Amino acid sequence: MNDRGTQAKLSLYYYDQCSFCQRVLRVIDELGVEVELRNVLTTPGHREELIGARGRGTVPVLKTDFADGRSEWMGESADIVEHLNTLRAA
Ligand SMILES: N[C@@H](CCC(=O)N[C@@H](CS)C(=O)NCC(=O)O)C(=O)O
Repeated sequence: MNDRGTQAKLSLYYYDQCSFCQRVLRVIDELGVEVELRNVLTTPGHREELIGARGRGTVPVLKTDFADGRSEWMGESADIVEHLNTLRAA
């Protein structure tokens, strides 16, 4: 894992009934990557944060918080899976 990766905190905005989310959750499990799970249905604050940042509540979304205070938001399950695999391989 690279420096940027080790200093970053990952959070996944998701809900259980979403098949795209399940795909991402499965990969997180397989890779053993540390990701905080933020269920947008059981915790309204997570959904509000997501909509505030992205303008819509579509999930899954991966948020990366870097040590320097910057955050990046990534939607699209296929992109998230590819990104997680990249982190794991680095
Ligand atoms: N192409 C997207 C599809 C994501 C998607 O359709 N998510 C649904 C749940 S499975 C959703 O959040 N729908 C509610 C909304 O868009 O507000 C992906 O692969 O991540």
